[in-house]
Amino acid sequence: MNIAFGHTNMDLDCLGSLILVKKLFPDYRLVRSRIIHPIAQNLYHFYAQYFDFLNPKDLDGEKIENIIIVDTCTAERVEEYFSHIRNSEPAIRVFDHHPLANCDILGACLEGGNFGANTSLLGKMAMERGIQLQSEEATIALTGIYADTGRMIHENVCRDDLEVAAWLLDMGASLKLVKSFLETIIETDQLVALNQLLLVMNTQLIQGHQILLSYLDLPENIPGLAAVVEKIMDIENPDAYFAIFFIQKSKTIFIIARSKKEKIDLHELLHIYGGGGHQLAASAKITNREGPAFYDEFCDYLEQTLKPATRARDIMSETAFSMGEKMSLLDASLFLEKADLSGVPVVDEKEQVTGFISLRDIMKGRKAGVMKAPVSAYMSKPVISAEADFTMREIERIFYKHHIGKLPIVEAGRLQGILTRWDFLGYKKRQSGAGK
Ligand SMILES: [Mn+2]
Repeated sequence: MNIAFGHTNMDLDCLGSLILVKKLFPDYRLVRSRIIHPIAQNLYHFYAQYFDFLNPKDLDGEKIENIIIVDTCTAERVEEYFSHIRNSEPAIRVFDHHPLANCDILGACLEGGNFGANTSLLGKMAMERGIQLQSEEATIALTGIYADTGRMIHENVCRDDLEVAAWLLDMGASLKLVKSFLETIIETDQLVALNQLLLVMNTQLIQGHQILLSYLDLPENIPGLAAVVEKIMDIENPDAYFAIFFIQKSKTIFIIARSKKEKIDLHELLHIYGGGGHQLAASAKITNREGPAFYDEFCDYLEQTLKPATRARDIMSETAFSMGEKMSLLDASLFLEKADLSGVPVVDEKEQVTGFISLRDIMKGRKAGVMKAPVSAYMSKPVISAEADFTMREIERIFYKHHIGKLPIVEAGRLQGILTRWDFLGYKKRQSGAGK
């Protein structure tokens, strides 16, 4: 017998991968995990017949020749299947998009690659072999790709994900169904928790970061809490969110955390509590602690541990040109031309920034035939500027609100540097995070 399975707690990418394994390797039977991730249950219930799954216990006493494992290369995550495989020495093939260097499945033949979703890895093979899919199979696969790539916007997305997605659309995948299967808030319990969290959460400015925190007592654990936390991230848009739940029944504390900044490395932050995950998404489980006392301690811990946020001074250019108010428009235009600049801040005798002069302002003077007029007569004022210790969030707001390309950075009114739109966009681009 030949079998294929994914990781325990099967998710949508796992199901997407398995439906394609069935097409690529028709003589393999699929085996389901005892646990299906809450987010994947809806799709699973609708399409169970397309998978025709065996249960792990069905493997008892069977002689297994070949195994295909998808979406994981970690032995611990497939243990529930192997505990039912006895008296067999199967050949194992792994198809996984996670870093294969960490693989601890002995003797496995590994196939991977840089794919946002594991479904894309198998989809590419199916595409290249000219395999035809039913529209239902295409919908299942496309849901897997959309789920693991954050609807194609995660940083792990690569060309192949998009190409395979295009092929799946050709095969009749329904985007309407994909969308409905991606809905993460499905249960009433989740919705109740969402509403409770919105009432108790609070925002704190810690080391210049906008941090959202919440503490909630729950009678018992609710499946799909991480989806609730992510929904709140979308609504509130903080730099990071730490949701702390105290489960009364098991006297357990859960921390679910999400971050948008590299500087707030959650894997590192939650390590001390025995938790982990990724840089931008992590969780921890803590036992034998009282909820409220832990919450206070955790807030202190963040105050002490978070690295300071990036400020305007960290990304501005310090060599900023400026000119005096009394300079003539003619001299100003020559100055800008020579320095190859489109505009500079203007300063008074006390070196206080009083305006901004651009080639466009000078053009107005030229049209009026007053090139001898002082810069102060044609400069833009009051000047739009920012303080050197403004956070990136404050800088972003200024660029959104005002149509300017260059922002003078001042300290007590004196020019410290210039921050351009490109400096800011460059900073945003560097805010990369781990995917998957
Ligand atoms: Mn995956």
